[in-house]
Amino acid sequence: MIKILHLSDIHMGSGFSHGRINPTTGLNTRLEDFVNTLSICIDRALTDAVDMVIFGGDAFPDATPPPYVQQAFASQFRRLMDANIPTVLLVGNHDQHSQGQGGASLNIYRTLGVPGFVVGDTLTTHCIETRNGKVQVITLPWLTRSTLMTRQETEGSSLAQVNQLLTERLRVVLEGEIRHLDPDVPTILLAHLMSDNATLGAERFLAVGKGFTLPLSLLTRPCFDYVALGHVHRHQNLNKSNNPPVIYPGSIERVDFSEEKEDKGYVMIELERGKVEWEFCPLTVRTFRTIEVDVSKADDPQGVLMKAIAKY
Ligand SMILES: [Mn+2]
Repeated sequence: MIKILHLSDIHMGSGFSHGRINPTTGLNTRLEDFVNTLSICIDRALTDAVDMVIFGGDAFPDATPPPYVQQAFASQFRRLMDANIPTVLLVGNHDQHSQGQGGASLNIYRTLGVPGFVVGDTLTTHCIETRNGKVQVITLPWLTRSTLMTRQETEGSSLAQVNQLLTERLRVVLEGEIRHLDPDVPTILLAHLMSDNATLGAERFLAVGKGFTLPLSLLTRPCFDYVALGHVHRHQNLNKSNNPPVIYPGSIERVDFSEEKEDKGYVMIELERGKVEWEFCPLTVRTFRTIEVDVSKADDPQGVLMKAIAKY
């Protein structure tokens, strides 16, 4: 049995407008929230001595986070390296640099050769040796039109036609990966994508790399024991039959008020070939509360607002 922690959509460094500067540390309180929540996930990986951690993409709000935010992120993941826990970091739309030569904020982990760390910025299969045996992880990072198609091929096509063409291309490439799998080794598809039957959250409004929708049928293949997704911030299992589970763990913190009512957390997995158990583990995160006040008839609207807020 291989034990895995699956988390996604960390978005560390976002939502500063919802916080304030902590006078003791000089840091935005929202950064402190995100670091604290991430540290709870890493704590769990360490106390449960998991065999592997998989991250579903979107580490930061964009591909060029400020150094102190990168450092806060790296200090948490460093703890996995120290504990010899293999870790797969998948590249999401917020991690890709769209200008010049491209690249992604997470690629630095590969460049530095961080032991046990794998960066998933291409569609390929990684065979990972864990304490409790081998596991195959197919990484499918966020796809853009230019990944699988040339401009000439898509010229004059509607967005729906381009989406269709991209899906067909991806199907072929994925099939190629599947053919090379060892059928006796447990297999995970780790993908950052929008599936056609997902219930959406704030990611709709985060305007980085508006992209494509992929059919669930592409993911629900018997060769996969678990499909680990990232991108959609609301936790859900897309596959009712659970064979295989197709799981968005959701974001680990609320990124804005549209996630006010969503539970946040990560997923613990126990895996062997042909058998999987998974459990959503909720995190206690910052409450977002909408307070409705009618100030249209108030003489002192500011006072009325302050009083209403004080109640909470
Ligand atoms: Mn995303």
